[in-house]
Amino acid sequence: MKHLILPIAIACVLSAASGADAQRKPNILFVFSDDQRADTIHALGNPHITTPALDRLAQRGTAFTRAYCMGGLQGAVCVPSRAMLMSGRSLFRIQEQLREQATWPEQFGKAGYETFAAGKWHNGPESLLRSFVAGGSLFLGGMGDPYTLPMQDIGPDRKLAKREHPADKHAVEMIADSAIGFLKERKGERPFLLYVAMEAPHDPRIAPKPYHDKYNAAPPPLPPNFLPMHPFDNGEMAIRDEKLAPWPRTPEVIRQHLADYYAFIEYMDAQIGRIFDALQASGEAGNTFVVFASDQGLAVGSHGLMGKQNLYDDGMRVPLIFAGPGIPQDKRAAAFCYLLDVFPTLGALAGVRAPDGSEGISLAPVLRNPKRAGRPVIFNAYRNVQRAIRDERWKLIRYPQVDKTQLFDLQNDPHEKNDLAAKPESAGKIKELMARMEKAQREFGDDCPLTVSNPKPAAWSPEMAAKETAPAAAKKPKRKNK
Ligand SMILES: [Ca+2]
Repeated sequence: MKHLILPIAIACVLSAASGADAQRKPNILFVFSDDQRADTIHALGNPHITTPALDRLAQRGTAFTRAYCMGGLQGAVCVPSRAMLMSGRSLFRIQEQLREQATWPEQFGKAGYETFAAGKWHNGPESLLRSFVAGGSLFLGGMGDPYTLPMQDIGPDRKLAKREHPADKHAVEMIADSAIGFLKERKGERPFLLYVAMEAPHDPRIAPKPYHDKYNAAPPPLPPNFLPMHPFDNGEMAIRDEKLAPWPRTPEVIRQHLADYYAFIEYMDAQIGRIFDALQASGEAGNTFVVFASDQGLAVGSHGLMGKQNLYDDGMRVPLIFAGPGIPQDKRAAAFCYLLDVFPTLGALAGVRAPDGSEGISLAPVLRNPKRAGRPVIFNAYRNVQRAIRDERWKLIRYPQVDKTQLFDLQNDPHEKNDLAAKPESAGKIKELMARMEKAQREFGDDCPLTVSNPKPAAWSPEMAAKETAPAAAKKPKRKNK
């Protein structure tokens, strides 16, 4: 019976996008995590982590396996990533605070949606207050101990007011409580857009003690592309994130980082599960699109790196799952896409018009047929030190400041372990991808030169870094397990 009905449901809902309001507009629940690698969801292929809520979502939805953050022009990649998500603009066309740039949630508000936000907002108070007309409870940027993070509420006067942070209450639980409170208390017939930005698994990775006990007892294996040191200077070797572990990275230290990371993800997943349950209890689940994504990935030992200031897939690829009325269940889509395509997709599904300047594409055709292609290539950028381009099979990363190029055959080497750039037979492919990269630069308005007149030596050592940044030793976050 179910199988007979499903295709009709797909036809109805996925084509309702442009149609008139014959039926009530769909709700949207968007859960966004912070610094979560794409390979940290059990149902999507990681047997070492427990993520029942995200597994449930993947089973009743379509997961994009090649979704990316476009990059960042500063070390705190979280900021531009969120600005791209909210505006639908690409990296070189965003204002990081979105002061004069309209957001997608604003458009949903104008289209009659109740828009509510809970969690991390990294793009300044002005765009926040414009974007969420039904209020919210936020943590405005930065990082810190989740038991003391300063939370603020959007008051009825449309101003931010300090929110009491009870001792022993984890910020992630507060964020979930706020989202659940919205789902329970909302009244009326207007559709809602509920945006929940988890302050996890960003460091400091502090979850309640039982989660740490579990992974400390059996730490996850090293990533397949673990290295003690990155093989050359990528232009951002000693930034804060990279100092979270000493050089050379050791297997023991990295496995401890991964244990903490996985513990924090499992705890976050439990809180997300509470939100999903509240959605179910609200009676609105059948008319709600649920999206899960993260703002970028994280190295955590891959390639000898720790942070997200790199363009390997570990740094830029993100989890992205859509579920809801008409979306194929338990499907994987390999379509290339960016986070900035997520809201244009939701706009298409809900019949909400794009804000000025939104460049993202709608992935609704892929949600109708997960075999469809998305963007032709993926282009990534980090400051003026790294550029990357990938197609179906190949990925080229260019480091102009040290005149270095890497070429990976992702079909045979998905973890980017074997750099083929020096092989004579790679010359043609490199030339082709460099031309493709220049084309992408023109398309997105990136004027970073791919070669410089006086490249620096590519060799790097922690001793050299110590000389460069002598006083700036990163403070280790205080460990507080509860
Ligand atoms: Ca982040």
